[in-house]
Amino acid sequence: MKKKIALFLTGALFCGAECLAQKALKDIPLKDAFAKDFNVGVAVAQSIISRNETESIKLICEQFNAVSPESVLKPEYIHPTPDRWNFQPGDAYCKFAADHGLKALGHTLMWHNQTPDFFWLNADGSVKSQEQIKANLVEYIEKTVTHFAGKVYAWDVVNEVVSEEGGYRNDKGWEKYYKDLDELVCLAFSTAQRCDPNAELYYNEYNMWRQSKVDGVVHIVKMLKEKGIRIDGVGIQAHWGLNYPSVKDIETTIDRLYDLGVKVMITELDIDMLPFSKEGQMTGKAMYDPALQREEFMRYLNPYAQGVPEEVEQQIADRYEEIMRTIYNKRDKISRVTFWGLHDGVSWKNDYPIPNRTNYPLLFDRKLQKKKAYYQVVNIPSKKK
Ligand code: 9MR
Repeated sequence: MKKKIALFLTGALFCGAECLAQKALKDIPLKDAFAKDFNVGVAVAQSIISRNETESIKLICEQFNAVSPESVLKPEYIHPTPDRWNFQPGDAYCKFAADHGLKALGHTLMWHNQTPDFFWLNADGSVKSQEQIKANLVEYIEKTVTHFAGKVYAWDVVNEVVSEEGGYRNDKGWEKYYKDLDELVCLAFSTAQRCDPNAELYYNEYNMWRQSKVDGVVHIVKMLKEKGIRIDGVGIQAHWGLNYPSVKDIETTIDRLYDLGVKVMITELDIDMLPFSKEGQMTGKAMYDPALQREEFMRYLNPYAQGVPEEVEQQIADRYEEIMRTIYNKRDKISRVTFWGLHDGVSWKNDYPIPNRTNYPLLFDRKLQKKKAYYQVVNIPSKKK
Protein backbone atom coordinates (compact mmCIF):
# COMPACT_ATOMS: atom_id res chain seq x y z
CA MET A 1 0.00 0.00 0.00
CA LYS A 2 2.78 2.41 1.04
CA LYS A 3 4.58 1.52 -2.15
CA LYS A 4 1.45 2.36 -4.19
CA ILE A 5 1.06 5.76 -2.50
CA ALA A 6 4.74 6.52 -3.06
CA LEU A 7 4.41 5.57 -6.73
CA PHE A 8 1.31 7.77 -7.08
CA LEU A 9 3.08 10.73 -5.48
CA THR A 10 6.17 10.35 -7.69
CA GLY A 11 3.89 10.18 -10.74
CA ALA A 12 1.98 13.28 -9.68
CA LEU A 13 5.21 15.18 -9.02
CA PHE A 14 6.67 14.16 -12.39
CA CYS A 15 3.52 15.12 -14.27
CA GLY A 16 3.44 18.41 -12.38
CA ALA A 17 7.01 19.21 -13.42
CA GLU A 18 6.26 18.35 -17.03
CA CYS A 19 3.07 20.45 -17.07
CA LEU A 20 5.01 23.34 -15.57
CA ALA A 21 7.68 22.97 -18.22
CA GLN A 22 5.00 23.11 -20.93
CA LYS A 23 3.47 26.19 -19.33
CA ALA A 24 6.89 27.80 -19.01
CA LEU A 25 7.10 27.88 -22.83
CA LYS A 26 6.08 31.46 -23.42
CA ASP A 27 4.51 32.77 -26.61
CA ILE A 28 6.80 35.63 -27.65
CA PRO A 29 6.90 36.86 -31.26
CA LEU A 30 10.10 35.81 -33.01
CA LYS A 31 11.23 39.40 -33.60
CA ASP A 32 10.81 40.19 -29.89
CA ALA A 33 12.41 36.98 -28.66
CA PHE A 34 15.59 37.82 -30.61
CA ALA A 35 15.29 41.63 -30.51
CA LYS A 36 18.65 42.03 -28.80
CA ASP A 37 20.36 39.55 -31.08
CA PHE A 38 19.46 39.78 -34.79
CA ASN A 39 16.67 40.73 -37.18
CA VAL A 40 14.20 37.97 -38.00
CA GLY A 41 12.95 37.82 -41.57
CA VAL A 42 10.63 35.82 -43.80
CA ALA A 43 10.48 35.18 -47.54
CA VAL A 44 7.22 36.53 -48.88
CA ALA A 45 5.44 34.81 -51.76
CA GLN A 46 3.95 37.14 -54.36
CA SER A 47 0.42 35.79 -53.78
CA ILE A 48 0.37 37.04 -50.18
CA ILE A 49 0.75 40.60 -51.46
CA SER A 50 -1.17 40.44 -54.76
CA ARG A 51 -4.18 38.68 -53.17
CA ASN A 52 -3.92 40.74 -50.01
CA GLU A 53 -4.05 37.61 -47.82
CA THR A 54 -4.91 39.34 -44.57
CA GLU A 55 -4.27 36.45 -42.15
CA SER A 56 -0.79 35.89 -43.58
CA ILE A 57 -0.04 39.61 -43.53
CA LYS A 58 -1.12 39.82 -39.90
CA LEU A 59 1.20 36.96 -38.99
CA ILE A 60 4.13 38.50 -40.88
CA CYS A 61 3.72 41.84 -39.08
CA GLU A 62 3.33 40.18 -35.70
CA GLN A 63 6.39 37.93 -36.01
CA PHE A 64 9.00 39.44 -38.32
CA ASN A 65 10.88 42.70 -38.92
CA ALA A 66 12.47 41.91 -42.29
CA VAL A 67 11.27 40.44 -45.60
CA SER A 68 12.84 38.81 -48.64
CA PRO A 69 11.01 38.63 -51.98
CA GLU A 70 10.64 34.92 -52.78
CA SER A 71 10.62 35.57 -56.54
CA VAL A 72 9.47 39.03 -57.71
CA LEU A 73 12.90 40.65 -57.71
CA LYS A 74 14.45 37.94 -59.89
CA PRO A 75 15.30 38.53 -63.56
CA GLU A 76 12.51 36.35 -64.99
CA TYR A 77 9.97 38.70 -63.35
CA ILE A 78 11.74 42.01 -63.98
CA HIS A 79 13.12 41.38 -67.50
CA PRO A 80 11.20 38.41 -68.93
CA THR A 81 11.90 39.14 -72.62
CA PRO A 82 14.56 41.27 -74.34
CA ASP A 83 12.13 44.15 -74.89
CA ARG A 84 10.12 43.98 -71.66
CA TRP A 85 10.87 45.42 -68.22
CA ASN A 86 8.33 44.88 -65.46
CA PHE A 87 8.93 46.47 -62.07
CA GLN A 88 5.32 46.33 -60.89
CA PRO A 89 5.40 43.17 -58.67
CA GLY A 90 8.69 44.34 -57.16
CA ASP A 91 7.25 47.78 -56.47
CA ALA A 92 4.24 46.17 -54.77
CA TYR A 93 6.64 44.16 -52.57
CA CYS A 94 8.58 47.33 -51.61
CA LYS A 95 5.37 49.21 -50.85
CA PHE A 96 4.12 46.32 -48.72
CA ALA A 97 7.37 46.36 -46.72
CA ALA A 98 7.35 50.16 -46.33
CA ASP A 99 3.67 50.23 -45.30
CA HIS A 100 4.37 47.71 -42.54
CA GLY A 101 7.77 48.96 -41.39
CA LEU A 102 9.63 45.84 -42.57
CA LYS A 103 13.21 45.92 -43.86
CA ALA A 104 13.05 44.94 -47.56
CA LEU A 105 15.87 42.92 -49.11
CA GLY A 106 16.51 42.74 -52.86
CA HIS A 107 17.03 39.15 -54.09
CA THR A 108 18.80 38.44 -56.46
CA LEU A 109 20.69 40.07 -59.37
CA MET A 110 23.09 37.49 -60.79
CA TRP A 111 21.79 33.90 -60.64
CA HIS A 112 21.63 31.01 -63.10
CA ASN A 113 18.01 30.13 -62.13
CA GLN A 114 14.88 32.18 -62.80
CA THR A 115 16.85 34.13 -65.39
CA PRO A 116 15.71 34.00 -69.04
CA ASP A 117 18.00 32.31 -71.58
CA PHE A 118 18.31 35.43 -73.72
CA PHE A 119 20.82 36.78 -71.21
CA TRP A 120 23.28 34.23 -72.65
CA LEU A 121 21.81 32.75 -75.82
CA ASN A 122 20.64 34.07 -79.17
CA ALA A 123 17.17 33.25 -80.47
CA ASP A 124 18.66 30.40 -82.59
CA GLY A 125 20.22 28.82 -79.50
CA SER A 126 23.80 29.88 -80.25
CA VAL A 127 25.85 31.38 -77.42
CA LYS A 128 26.17 35.15 -77.36
CA SER A 129 29.59 36.79 -77.46
CA GLN A 130 31.39 37.31 -74.16
CA GLU A 131 31.06 41.09 -74.60
CA GLN A 132 27.31 40.79 -75.13
CA ILE A 133 26.81 38.55 -72.08
CA LYS A 134 28.75 40.97 -69.93
CA ALA A 135 26.81 43.94 -71.33
CA ASN A 136 23.51 42.17 -70.57
CA LEU A 137 24.48 41.68 -66.93
CA VAL A 138 25.60 45.29 -66.53
CA GLU A 139 22.45 46.65 -68.19
CA TYR A 140 20.23 44.46 -66.00
CA ILE A 141 21.94 45.50 -62.77
CA GLU A 142 22.04 49.19 -63.74
CA LYS A 143 18.33 49.37 -64.53
CA THR A 144 17.18 47.21 -61.63
CA VAL A 145 19.35 48.62 -58.85
CA THR A 146 18.68 52.21 -59.98
CA HIS A 147 14.93 51.55 -60.01
CA PHE A 148 14.86 50.07 -56.50
CA ALA A 149 17.41 52.46 -54.92
CA GLY A 150 16.04 53.71 -51.62
CA LYS A 151 13.30 51.04 -51.65
CA VAL A 152 15.44 48.02 -50.73
CA TYR A 153 18.13 48.36 -48.08
CA ALA A 154 20.37 45.62 -49.48
CA TRP A 155 20.87 43.27 -52.43
CA ASP A 156 21.88 39.65 -52.75
CA VAL A 157 24.08 40.68 -55.66
CA VAL A 158 25.39 37.26 -56.63
CA ASN A 159 23.74 33.95 -55.79
CA GLU A 160 25.08 30.37 -55.90
CA VAL A 161 28.04 30.59 -58.29
CA VAL A 162 30.35 28.33 -56.25
CA SER A 163 30.55 24.55 -56.83
CA GLU A 164 30.57 21.95 -54.04
CA GLU A 165 34.35 21.60 -54.52
CA GLY A 166 34.99 25.32 -54.09
CA GLY A 167 35.66 26.51 -57.64
CA TYR A 168 33.03 28.17 -59.79
CA ARG A 169 30.24 25.90 -61.05
CA ASN A 170 29.96 25.59 -64.83
CA ASP A 171 26.67 23.82 -65.43
CA LYS A 172 24.20 26.65 -65.99
CA GLY A 173 23.68 30.30 -66.82
CA TRP A 174 26.42 32.87 -66.27
CA GLU A 175 28.79 30.20 -64.97
CA LYS A 176 28.30 28.03 -68.04
CA TYR A 177 28.52 30.71 -70.69
CA TYR A 178 31.04 33.23 -69.36
CA LYS A 179 34.67 32.19 -69.14
CA ASP A 180 35.97 34.56 -66.44
CA LEU A 181 33.73 34.35 -63.39
CA ASP A 182 36.09 36.40 -61.21
CA GLU A 183 35.62 39.27 -63.66
CA LEU A 184 31.84 38.87 -63.81
CA VAL A 185 31.40 38.70 -60.02
CA CYS A 186 33.52 41.85 -59.58
CA LEU A 187 31.50 43.59 -62.28
CA ALA A 188 28.20 42.64 -60.63
CA PHE A 189 29.26 44.05 -57.27
CA SER A 190 30.88 47.22 -58.65
CA THR A 191 27.86 47.98 -60.84
CA ALA A 192 25.45 47.52 -57.94
CA GLN A 193 27.63 49.75 -55.74
CA ARG A 194 27.71 52.47 -58.42
CA CYS A 195 23.93 52.44 -58.94
CA ASP A 196 22.94 52.49 -55.27
CA PRO A 197 25.86 53.51 -53.05
CA ASN A 198 23.63 53.25 -49.97
CA ALA A 199 22.57 49.62 -50.44
CA GLU A 200 24.39 46.85 -48.61
CA LEU A 201 25.78 44.24 -50.97
CA TYR A 202 25.77 40.51 -50.22
CA TYR A 203 26.88 37.16 -51.62
CA ASN A 204 24.38 34.32 -50.95
CA GLU A 205 25.03 30.54 -51.10
CA TYR A 206 23.61 27.10 -50.16
CA ASN A 207 25.32 24.00 -48.66
CA MET A 208 27.58 26.34 -46.76
CA TRP A 209 28.20 23.73 -44.08
CA ARG A 210 30.49 22.05 -46.60
CA GLN A 211 33.88 23.61 -45.93
CA SER A 212 35.12 23.20 -49.51
CA LYS A 213 32.20 25.37 -50.56
CA VAL A 214 33.09 27.96 -47.94
CA ASP A 215 36.62 28.03 -49.46
CA GLY A 216 35.07 29.27 -52.71
CA VAL A 217 33.07 31.96 -50.94
CA VAL A 218 36.15 33.07 -48.98
CA HIS A 219 37.91 33.47 -52.33
CA ILE A 220 35.12 35.75 -53.60
CA VAL A 221 35.08 37.95 -50.50
CA LYS A 222 38.88 38.32 -50.44
CA MET A 223 39.04 39.01 -54.17
CA LEU A 224 36.44 41.79 -53.96
CA LYS A 225 38.13 43.36 -50.95
CA GLU A 226 41.57 43.22 -52.57
CA LYS A 227 40.20 45.05 -55.60
CA GLY A 228 38.56 47.70 -53.40
CA ILE A 229 35.04 46.57 -54.35
CA ARG A 230 32.60 46.64 -51.47
CA ILE A 231 30.95 43.48 -50.11
CA ASP A 232 29.03 43.92 -46.87
CA GLY A 233 27.86 40.44 -46.04
CA VAL A 234 27.50 36.76 -46.82
CA GLY A 235 24.23 34.83 -46.62
CA ILE A 236 24.20 31.22 -45.46
CA GLN A 237 20.99 29.91 -47.04
CA ALA A 238 20.34 27.05 -44.56
CA HIS A 239 18.07 24.67 -46.48
CA TRP A 240 18.83 21.98 -43.95
CA GLY A 241 17.51 18.64 -42.75
CA LEU A 242 16.79 16.60 -39.66
CA ASN A 243 20.23 15.01 -39.52
CA TYR A 244 22.46 17.36 -41.47
CA PRO A 245 24.46 19.52 -41.15
CA SER A 246 26.30 19.00 -37.89
CA VAL A 247 26.33 21.75 -35.27
CA LYS A 248 30.11 21.83 -35.57
CA ASP A 249 30.02 22.53 -39.32
CA ILE A 250 27.52 25.35 -38.82
CA GLU A 251 29.72 26.91 -36.16
CA THR A 252 32.87 26.59 -38.24
CA THR A 253 31.20 28.26 -41.22
CA ILE A 254 29.89 31.19 -39.17
CA ASP A 255 33.34 31.72 -37.62
CA ARG A 256 35.18 31.52 -40.95
CA LEU A 257 32.88 34.04 -42.64
CA TYR A 258 32.83 36.42 -39.70
CA ASP A 259 36.63 36.44 -39.63
CA LEU A 260 36.56 37.97 -43.13
CA GLY A 261 35.09 41.15 -41.67
CA VAL A 262 31.66 40.88 -43.31
CA LYS A 263 28.15 40.54 -41.88
CA VAL A 264 26.96 36.95 -41.60
CA MET A 265 23.29 36.13 -42.11
CA ILE A 266 21.15 33.00 -42.16
CA THR A 267 19.06 33.84 -45.20
CA GLU A 268 16.77 30.94 -46.19
CA LEU A 269 16.21 28.69 -43.20
CA ASP A 270 13.93 25.64 -43.48
CA ILE A 271 14.23 22.07 -42.23
CA ASP A 272 13.30 19.23 -44.57
CA MET A 273 12.20 16.04 -42.80
CA LEU A 274 11.07 13.85 -45.70
CA PRO A 275 12.96 10.85 -47.14
CA PHE A 276 15.67 11.61 -49.69
CA SER A 277 16.42 14.96 -48.19
CA LYS A 278 18.02 13.78 -45.05
CA GLU A 279 21.65 13.34 -46.00
CA GLY A 280 22.13 16.49 -47.99
CA GLN A 281 20.39 18.65 -50.52
CA MET A 282 19.47 16.21 -53.28
CA THR A 283 19.33 17.70 -56.71
CA GLY A 284 19.00 16.50 -60.27
CA LYS A 285 16.30 15.80 -62.78
CA ALA A 286 16.02 12.14 -61.74
CA MET A 287 14.15 13.18 -58.62
CA TYR A 288 11.43 14.61 -60.85
CA ASP A 289 10.95 11.33 -62.74
CA PRO A 290 7.18 10.68 -62.99
CA ALA A 291 7.86 7.11 -61.81
CA LEU A 292 8.52 8.48 -58.35
CA GLN A 293 4.95 9.78 -58.33
CA ARG A 294 3.52 6.22 -58.43
CA GLU A 295 1.59 5.20 -55.39
CA GLU A 296 4.02 2.51 -54.25
CA PHE A 297 6.89 5.03 -54.16
CA MET A 298 4.85 7.89 -52.80
CA ARG A 299 3.84 5.77 -49.79
CA TYR A 300 7.50 5.78 -48.82
CA LEU A 301 8.54 9.18 -50.17
CA ASN A 302 5.53 11.12 -48.87
CA PRO A 303 4.75 9.45 -45.54
CA TYR A 304 3.02 12.37 -43.81
CA ALA A 305 0.46 13.44 -46.42
CA GLN A 306 -2.30 13.23 -43.79
CA GLY A 307 -0.34 14.87 -40.97
CA VAL A 308 2.65 14.20 -38.72
CA PRO A 309 2.51 11.96 -35.66
CA GLU A 310 3.37 13.63 -32.38
CA GLU A 311 6.81 12.06 -32.08
CA VAL A 312 7.79 13.36 -35.51
CA GLU A 313 6.45 16.83 -34.66
CA GLN A 314 8.66 16.66 -31.59
CA GLN A 315 11.66 15.59 -33.68
CA ILE A 316 11.23 18.64 -35.92
CA ALA A 317 10.86 20.90 -32.89
CA ASP A 318 14.01 19.51 -31.26
CA ARG A 319 16.01 19.90 -34.45
CA TYR A 320 14.79 23.49 -34.86
CA GLU A 321 15.78 24.19 -31.28
CA GLU A 322 19.23 22.68 -31.83
CA ILE A 323 19.84 24.75 -34.97
CA MET A 324 18.49 27.99 -33.56
CA ARG A 325 20.43 27.51 -30.34
CA THR A 326 23.61 27.07 -32.37
CA ILE A 327 22.84 30.32 -34.20
CA TYR A 328 21.83 32.05 -30.97
CA ASN A 329 25.11 31.05 -29.33
CA LYS A 330 26.86 32.81 -32.23
CA ARG A 331 24.52 35.81 -32.05
CA ASP A 332 27.38 38.31 -31.79
CA LYS A 333 28.36 37.27 -35.31
CA ILE A 334 24.88 37.05 -36.88
CA SER A 335 22.88 40.05 -38.11
CA ARG A 336 19.72 38.40 -39.50
CA VAL A 337 17.91 35.04 -39.56
CA THR A 338 15.33 34.68 -42.35
CA PHE A 339 12.93 31.76 -42.76
CA TRP A 340 12.26 30.68 -46.35
CA GLY A 341 8.49 30.94 -46.40
CA LEU A 342 5.75 31.86 -43.94
CA HIS A 343 4.09 28.50 -43.33
CA ASP A 344 4.35 24.83 -44.32
CA GLY A 345 1.64 25.18 -46.98
CA VAL A 346 3.60 27.68 -49.09
CA SER A 347 7.08 26.17 -48.76
CA TRP A 348 9.02 25.30 -51.93
CA LYS A 349 9.97 22.14 -50.04
CA ASN A 350 6.58 20.59 -50.88
CA ASP A 351 7.82 20.34 -54.47
CA TYR A 352 11.55 19.89 -54.14
CA PRO A 353 13.48 17.70 -54.69
CA ILE A 354 10.37 15.59 -55.45
CA PRO A 355 7.11 17.27 -56.54
CA ASN A 356 3.72 16.97 -54.84
CA ARG A 357 4.69 16.01 -51.31
CA THR A 358 3.50 17.27 -47.94
CA ASN A 359 6.44 18.71 -46.04
CA TYR A 360 6.69 20.45 -42.65
CA PRO A 361 9.78 22.68 -42.85
CA LEU A 362 8.70 25.92 -41.13
CA LEU A 363 7.54 27.25 -37.75
CA PHE A 364 3.87 27.79 -38.72
CA ASP A 365 1.52 25.07 -39.98
CA ARG A 366 -0.86 25.12 -42.95
CA LYS A 367 -3.52 26.83 -40.86
CA LEU A 368 -0.97 29.48 -39.82
CA GLN A 369 -0.89 28.07 -36.32
CA LYS A 370 2.28 28.08 -34.22
CA LYS A 371 3.98 24.70 -34.17
CA LYS A 372 5.84 23.06 -31.31
CA ALA A 373 9.04 24.12 -33.07
CA TYR A 374 7.95 27.76 -32.82
CA TYR A 375 7.51 27.57 -29.04
CA GLN A 376 10.85 25.85 -28.54
CA VAL A 377 12.60 28.42 -30.72
CA VAL A 378 11.20 31.59 -29.18
CA ASN A 379 12.03 30.32 -25.70
CA ILE A 380 15.72 29.76 -26.45
CA PRO A 381 16.93 33.15 -25.13
CA SER A 382 15.17 32.72 -21.79
CA LYS A 383 16.19 29.10 -21.31
CA LYS A 384 19.60 28.41 -19.81
CA LYS A 385 21.66 25.69 -21.46
O1 9MR B 1 11.41 29.62 -53.17
C1 9MR B 1 11.71 29.82 -54.52
C2 9MR B 1 10.80 28.96 -55.38
O2 9MR B 1 9.49 29.42 -55.29
C3 9MR B 1 11.29 28.94 -56.81
O3 9MR B 1 10.51 28.04 -57.57
C4 9MR B 1 12.73 28.52 -56.84
C5 9MR B 1 13.30 28.46 -58.25
O4 9MR B 1 14.60 27.97 -58.23
O5 9MR B 1 13.50 29.44 -56.09
C6 9MR B 1 13.16 29.39 -54.74
O6 9MR B 1 13.99 30.20 -53.97
C7 9MR B 1 15.39 29.90 -54.01
C8 9MR B 1 16.13 31.17 -53.68
O7 9MR B 1 15.72 32.22 -54.51
C9 9MR B 1 17.62 30.97 -53.77
N1 9MR B 1 18.05 29.85 -52.98
C10 9MR B 1 17.34 28.61 -53.17
C11 9MR B 1 15.84 28.85 -53.01
C12 9MR B 1 15.10 27.54 -53.14
O8 9MR B 1 15.25 27.03 -54.43
